[in-house]
Order: sequence, then C-alpha cells, then structure tokens
Amino acid sequence: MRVELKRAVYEENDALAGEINRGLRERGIFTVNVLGSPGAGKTSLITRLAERLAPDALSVIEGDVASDIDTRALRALGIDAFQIETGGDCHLNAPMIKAILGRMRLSDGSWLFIENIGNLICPAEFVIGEDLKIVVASAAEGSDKPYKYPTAFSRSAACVLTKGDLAQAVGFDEGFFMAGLASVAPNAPVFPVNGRTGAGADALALWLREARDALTARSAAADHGRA
Ligand SMILES: Nc1nc2c(ncn2[C@@H]2O[C@H](COP(=O)(O)OP(=O)(O)OP(=O)(O)O)[C@@H](O)[C@H]2O)c(=O)[nH]1
Ligand SMILES: [Mg+2]
Repeated sequence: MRVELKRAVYEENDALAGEINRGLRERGIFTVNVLGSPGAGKTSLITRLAERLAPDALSVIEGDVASDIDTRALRALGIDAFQIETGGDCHLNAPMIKAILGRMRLSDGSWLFIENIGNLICPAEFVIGEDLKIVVASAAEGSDKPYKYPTAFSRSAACVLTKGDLAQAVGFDEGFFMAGLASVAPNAPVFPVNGRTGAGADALALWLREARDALTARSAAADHGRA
C-alpha cells in the first residue's frame, strides 16, 4: 500500500516535471537543478556562474526549508531570484516549481538555475522540470560522499568540487573521492571551483553552454524528424 502510494506520488510528479520541461524547452530556457549538502557552496556557485554566463538572461529559484537569505543575497547582486520556502519538506517538487514559474517572467533563451534544498538524499529522487542536475560537493564535507549518497552523484550530469582551498586543512582525500565518484558516475565530469574567488568556474560555464547547445541541436533535429 505504502509502495503503491509512493509510486503514484513519483508518477504524478514526473508527469508534471515533463510538462514543465517541455514548456521551458519550447522557449529555449535551459534549466539546471543544483543539488548539494547544506553549505556546500550552491549559492556561491550560482553567483559565479551568473557572472560568467552574462550577458545571457539568468534567473534563479532558491529552495530552502526556511528563510529567503539566499534570494535576498542574489537580488542584492542584481540577479533575478525567487524563493520557495518548503516549510519542512526536504526537497523541491514539480508542483512547487510550476507554482513559482507562474509568478516569474523568464526571458526566452535564458538560463534557469534551481537551488534545491541542502541535502544529498531527497532532492536526488525528484525531477522538477530540469534539463540536467549538477551536484556540488565541498572538500569540507569529507571524501566519502559519493559512496554514502550515490544517487545524488549518479543522477547528476556533472560534479562540482568546491572548497579545494580547504582540502589540506580538513584532510580531504581527493583520490578516494574521485574513485567513489567514478564508481557511481563514471561519465560525469568533475569541475573544481572556488565558490569565493570563482577560480575554475570558466570551465563549468563553458561545459554548460555546450550542454545547452547540444540539447538545442537535438531538439531541432527531433522537430525536423517529426515535420
Ligand atoms: N573557502 C571556501 N569557502 C567557500 C567556497 N565556496 C563557498 N564557500 C563558503 O561556504 C559558505 C556556504 O556557501 P553557500 O554558497 O552559501 O552554500 P550553499 O550550498 O548555498 O548553502 P545552503 O543554501 O545553506 O545549503 C559561505 O560562507 C561561502 O562563502 C570555496 O570554494 N572555498
Ligand atoms: Mg544556498
């Protein structure tokens, strides 16, 4: 009974997420779902990417259990940001995204970053309309995270490793981390990024542009095939 209910929740969510994604795709909006532990550097990363993806239009949906601290910080930098407070839920879901999109004015051809709730468990289980997920892991969390939270890594198209500047101080074992990542997400590229200085973010911005362009080309080919 419980399993049935869980399946129904996923199916309903996934159907709506598909609808959201199709709507965004039709407008050329590329959507990235950003996963990571509390404090891993998700908001910092989005800020560094916004600097690099300019002059393209970019909007952010911030997910938090409580507070609009991140949204206010992004807005103070001139970034178009909207807050979802889940009031306790540990992940964003498709109905939450649909509701907030109704209040946003996204530009055609823009970027949409969704910062999910800070944890490596529930957000990995849900699609919310994104084109891809990326997972942010910081050296300060320890080197064993891909082994302990495999789904967050295996469902992400890329892994961003932040706080490399603290690696020595916290005893981060990069070889162990990389081996764990390779075992659960062998095809995911890893981008070391310093969320404070932005070092390394150029390569990630380039990879995202390429991912967007590849998706646009695939969509155009599919449309052509249908015509
Ligand atoms: N030393 C160092 N600090 C960083 C780096 N990236 C982010 N930080 C700091 O880590 C702290 C948390 O960063 P945020 O970007 O707020 O992390 P978050 O994942 O958005 O956090 P939540 O939204 O609370 O889950 C801040 O004090 C950042 O300045 C980094 O690469 N190196
Ligand atoms: Mg944040």
